Amino acid sequence: MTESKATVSRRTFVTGSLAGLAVASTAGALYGCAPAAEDDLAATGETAETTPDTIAWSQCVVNCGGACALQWHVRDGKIVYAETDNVGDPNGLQARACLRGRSLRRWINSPDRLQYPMKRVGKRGEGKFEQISWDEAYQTIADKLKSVIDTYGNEAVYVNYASGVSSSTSRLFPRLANLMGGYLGSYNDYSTNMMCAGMPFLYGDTCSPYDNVSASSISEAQNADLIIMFGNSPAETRMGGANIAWDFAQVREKGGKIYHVDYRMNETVSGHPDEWLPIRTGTDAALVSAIAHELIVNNQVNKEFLDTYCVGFDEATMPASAQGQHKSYQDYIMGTGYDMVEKTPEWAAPITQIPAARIRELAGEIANAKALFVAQGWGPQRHSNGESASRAICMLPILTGMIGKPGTNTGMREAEAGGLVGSIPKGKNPVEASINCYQWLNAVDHGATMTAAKDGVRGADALSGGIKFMWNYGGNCITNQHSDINLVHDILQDESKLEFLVVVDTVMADSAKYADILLPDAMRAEQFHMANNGYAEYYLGVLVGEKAQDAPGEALPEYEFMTGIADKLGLKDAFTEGKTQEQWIEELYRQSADAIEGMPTWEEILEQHHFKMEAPAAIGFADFVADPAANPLETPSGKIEIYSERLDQMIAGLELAEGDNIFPIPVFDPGFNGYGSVNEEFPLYCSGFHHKSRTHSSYGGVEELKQVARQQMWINPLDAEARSIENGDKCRVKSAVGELEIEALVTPRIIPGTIGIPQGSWHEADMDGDRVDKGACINTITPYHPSPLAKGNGVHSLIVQVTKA
Ligand SMILES: Nc1nc2c(c(=O)[nH]1)N[C@H]1C(S)=C(S)[C@@H](COP(=O)(O)OP(=O)(O)OC[C@H]3O[C@@H](n4cnc5c(=O)[nH]c(N)nc54)[C@H](O)[C@@H]3O)O[C@H]1N2
Ligand SMILES: Nc1nc2c(c(=O)[nH]1)N[C@H]1C(S)=C(S)[C@@H](COP(=O)(O)OP(=O)(O)OC[C@H]3O[C@@H](n4cnc5c(=O)[nH]c(N)nc54)[C@H](O)[C@@H]3O)O[C@H]1N2
Ligand code: SF4
Ligand SMILES: [Mo]
Repeated sequence: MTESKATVSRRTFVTGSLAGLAVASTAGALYGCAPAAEDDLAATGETAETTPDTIAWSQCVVNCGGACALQWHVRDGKIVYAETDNVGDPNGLQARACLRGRSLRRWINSPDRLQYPMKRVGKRGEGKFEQISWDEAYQTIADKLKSVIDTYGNEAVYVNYASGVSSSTSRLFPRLANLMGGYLGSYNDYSTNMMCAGMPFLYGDTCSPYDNVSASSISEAQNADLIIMFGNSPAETRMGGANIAWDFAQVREKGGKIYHVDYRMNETVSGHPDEWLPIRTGTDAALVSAIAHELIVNNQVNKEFLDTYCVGFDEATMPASAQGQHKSYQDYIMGTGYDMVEKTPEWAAPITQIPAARIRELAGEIANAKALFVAQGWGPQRHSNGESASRAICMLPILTGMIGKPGTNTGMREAEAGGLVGSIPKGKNPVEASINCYQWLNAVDHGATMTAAKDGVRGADALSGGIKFMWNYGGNCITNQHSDINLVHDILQDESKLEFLVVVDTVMADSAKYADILLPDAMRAEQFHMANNGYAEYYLGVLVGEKAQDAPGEALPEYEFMTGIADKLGLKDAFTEGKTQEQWIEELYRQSADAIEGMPTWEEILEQHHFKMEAPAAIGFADFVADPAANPLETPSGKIEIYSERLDQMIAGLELAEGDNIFPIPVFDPGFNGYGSVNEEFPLYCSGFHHKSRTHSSYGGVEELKQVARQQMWINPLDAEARSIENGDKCRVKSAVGELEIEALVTPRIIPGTIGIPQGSWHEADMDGDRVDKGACINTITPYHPSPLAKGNGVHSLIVQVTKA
């Protein structure tokens, strides 16, 4: 296992060096990604001396995005324990697994693995199934797919959003569907939905939360004297050894002062001595507006930057269509436009729960920063006003001109480096219509009434009908990860709406209980596989992994059963192009190795399995700032559009639900279930967050992880006391749409008035009885109210009551 000599790197590789390991263990231990430990040895009673000699490389491919490396130790054809990555520079280039990855064996070898194809025999959601043969499964699926297309057209076929498997050979249904005339498409994702909708109006069409053009690498924060993180917790959400948790640890040591703006003191804050600025959820835009007010009245905005690079800060740079109408950002802030309210710190204080004096102080620090690095996680945008909130946060670097220069960032989350290899091509989808990925339930329920103006249908003015056939591979977004599970349950009970649902999983996830046909998938460790690394901001990696053991029962790799279905449809040759999975992987790998300098040859990668190269660090919009005429943004004006004429025109054509608003500038708007919506019945705000115990619902079945990081509701002592709730008490949390049971964590690490529930816990309720969710899945209580612009999942705008159970 040697690192390719051709590896491009700014850093020195110190494979096996004691010095490197010592450095790594300090910060690694903090985030549970200690380097190169034989962590599972103790559990198996093995010692290093009796280590079995077969090692199979593999990866953790859930949507944490880390894609950490695993080396399975295999004895008698069975995985017995895991080592993780121990090759190369431990300083950020070892993809060391977190505790979840290190527990993967318990999932793979769990007796709860799905082992046989099954058909539903009970009601949808009941979880009653009967074993069938693969041949029957292939035939049933092929027949139903054909009949739905014949009866309703290709638009009635849908592929649900699902993020459970990242691999070059996964999620193959679209390839098959495209060979049959296509399927109803979907846009955006559950991660960044509101941001994806809003940000292009500000920063241009190519701006994405996953690029390295519109954002800076986190390493750039080392050159900043002030770093402000809005709802961004890499210590919880990018935990792997080659991920941002690691890189952020370097910032803490080398960079300037760090503020974390969050409704809870997240684990990234708790690891270092700088400041947590508690804020009410969904009100970041109010804080930003008040800071903007202070910068304006103290003459501290960077006028030169605003005049040169931006549109719409003040009247002088408003487009002709909006001149003289008091629609500029300055008009909004100073109370001369829009709601005519001056956005003073005194205005923002009761909204944000941050005292006015503290807001003034913070504005002063921002004005005096030599290099300001502002980054937002995706927590702030996962609210009903997320389209505006995410753009508003970017106003801090825009107003101060802290963009495109060393030590700065655009306000987006840190840059991502991208990937090295591609995946089996999906082909072209002949169907032009698409919906937001969060709108599938509406399209099942009343697709025929959905329009572009009202529901965000794209590629057509309206849908021709509803979804009748749905494919769900490696995802739990039917119930657990969607929202309003009780509503989903009721809609799916009516089999005249959704006629057929195929789910492919490895365990009986809550969504799987709704399948008409349920297929058992082989996991990565049970097949030859290849995948990129994920969220590592300046590390690019690819891993070609081996089969470590047989899949349980009759579980098959996806490529095999998809070929079986294609065969029944007479499309086998078109689907496979005569290639096996191994041959596809080789071809895809070779394509990249031929194009990217420094990648090992195919023969070399089969020996070394894992290849890593350092990606160049990025400064967001550096080219644009250096020469805006030569490198314009992809907005109509080529500039940063604080006021978007394009959005203003679009708003005019939309039909918004009552209470929903969109503005052409980044304002504070409370939104559905936002600030001010609490009442006697539901007096508390409630937000969710991504928890270290799981990756969404993945790993949710591993008992040991549940013990290590319990599913608890965070509640402030003030709110707990008022309800006689003590630490560890069992509580009920109720919203307008559902109720769950959860243990209380009474802690000053959360702001008063808001509770926090880790998302992803497994839903567990008697759906024919009281429906109280004993599994404490937050989506039992999140209402289904697509956000105004994205039509996305702003689900953490939520109001509840908490009582002792
Ligand atoms: N309230 C609330 N809801 C949320 C979020 C939130 O913050 N709050 N977050 C949202 C976000 S950002 C996302 S990305 C989504 C994620 O939602 P999902 O994409 O549904 O992700 P997971 O919950 O991890 O579900 C992955 C599924 O894939 C299965 N799986 C794992 N490995 C394999 C395999 O090898 N083969 C097959 N066939 N299946 C496999 C797992 O068992 C699991 O059922 O959730 C969203 N939902
Ligand atoms: N351990 C773990 N890691 C993961 C995942 C996981 O499930 N578990 N999921 C992965 C995926 S698919 C994704 S999309 C990412 C998700 O990454 P994020 O979306 O960034 O994660 P969240 O925890 O939802 O939100 C980040 C922070 O925002 C805070 N927050 C919530 N609302 C607000 C608000 O209104 N204002 C402010 N200022 N802060 C707020 C939360 O408390 C949290 O600390 O994580 C990835 N990594
Ligand atoms: S869950 Fe994420 S950080 Fe943990 S091992 Fe898997 S990819 Fe790595
Ligand atoms: Mo996500």
